Amino acid sequence: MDSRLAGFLLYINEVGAENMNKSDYKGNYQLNRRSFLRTAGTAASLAISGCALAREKAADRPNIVMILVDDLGYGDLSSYGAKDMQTPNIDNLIASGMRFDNFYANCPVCSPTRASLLSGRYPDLVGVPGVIRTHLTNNWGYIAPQAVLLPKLLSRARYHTAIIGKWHLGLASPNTPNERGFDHFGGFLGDMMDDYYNHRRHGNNYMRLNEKEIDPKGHATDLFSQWAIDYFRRRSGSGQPFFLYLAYNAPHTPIQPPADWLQQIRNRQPGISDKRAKLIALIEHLDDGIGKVLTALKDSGLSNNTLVIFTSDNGGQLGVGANNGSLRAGKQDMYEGGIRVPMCAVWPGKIKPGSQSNRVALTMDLFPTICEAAGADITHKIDGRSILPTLLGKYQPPEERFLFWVRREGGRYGGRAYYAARFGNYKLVQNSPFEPLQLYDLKDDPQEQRPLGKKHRMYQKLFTALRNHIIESGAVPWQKYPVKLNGS
Ligand SMILES: [Ca+2]
Repeated sequence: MDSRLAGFLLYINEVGAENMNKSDYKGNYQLNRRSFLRTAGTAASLAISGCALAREKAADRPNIVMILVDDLGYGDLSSYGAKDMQTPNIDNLIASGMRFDNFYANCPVCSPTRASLLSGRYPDLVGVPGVIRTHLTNNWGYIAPQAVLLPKLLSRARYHTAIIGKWHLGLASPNTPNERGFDHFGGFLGDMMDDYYNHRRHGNNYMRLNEKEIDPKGHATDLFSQWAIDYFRRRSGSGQPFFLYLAYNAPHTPIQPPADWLQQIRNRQPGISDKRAKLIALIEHLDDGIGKVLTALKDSGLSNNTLVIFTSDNGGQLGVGANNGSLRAGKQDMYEGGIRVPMCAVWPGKIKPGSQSNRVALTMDLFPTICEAAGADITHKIDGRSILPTLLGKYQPPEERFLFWVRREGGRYGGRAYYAARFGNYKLVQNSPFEPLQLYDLKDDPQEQRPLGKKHRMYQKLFTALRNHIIESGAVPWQKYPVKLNGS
């Protein structure tokens, strides 16, 4: 059998009886079982001819570098208002493309946002409502085997795909980066490192080069920057476009900058608190690493045909001195400080330098945006909507859609989930499963201080939409079956 046909049949198996059909009026892909068998044969032949087309066009397509940083707050770049910080490299990147001021992470914590980026779906619709961790007694996600992840789609469009840095979507087979579609993986599988230099988590070494355990020396930020630079060198001249997902773990805890970077901050800002100095040093060191990566991209001659996207997976953690600007609260919270993050997209000759957008968009929207830029077809149901027209300076009407955020967690949350929902400027929000939902109008009350009450016309609308989303997510397990807890 033709290997491309075999691949396509495997794909059909992956998506089950989900559609192969065109989008609905909102650009969303709809489930359509009846027409599935009828169209599958035609689609298979189209897919094969599509592959040939993709190969021909591959050389014209942009490389894509998706930089995701970890726990960077909305106010923790100098370009987003930080007065005590210098982040010239990220600031220059932002200035050379389009900056977003209403961009949201899909979740106020790590794994779910990463699941949304790579699936284009709400995290609880791919089995990741909360953080994936080492111990089953504190694990709140298992990425669905049937979820089609971004590298698989880009591979079909003849891209080489790589992830460098933090994976956080599974610690073992079959949910490793290579098994889920990446051609190359250099980084760590876990939720965080307990130490930026020995890279261990709960004593485990999750550092990998593809499937192989490795034990490199050095600060994680320096390692990931260098590995990205090495990757560009390997890919330049290949003639094949690439997708690099560069996922730094900085500035996530432990707040552990290199000693010389910390000393530099203390010298520059005498009297600064130790807590804030450490976080600034960790972020400025990250900024320096990103600068080196972008310089290497330029030196390799690839930057003119590369789309670079930068964002954070959730808001800043206030307990370690993060700054979320004027937004209320921080990481773990459904208030704006937990989910609104910096974002920019840069593509020389395509995206206007120094441009800005107030469009409301989420991490999951980057999935179709990247696919559209890459010419990769999406033939299954997703929740994200491409923002490529906005990036290219074309008119794109605002999306009329309900938005949802979920986080399931242990500890004081008791294994329960808590939620936010938004339509237009109205947001229904709770920060714990034990709190009532409150309605806010973000236009009049951006700091979420004055709840509007249950009688407001939008309360029931959002409450019902959220209930329906919870029903839909109930079809997706978030633990591996069967669950085997110790002693059971
Ligand atoms: Ca995070």
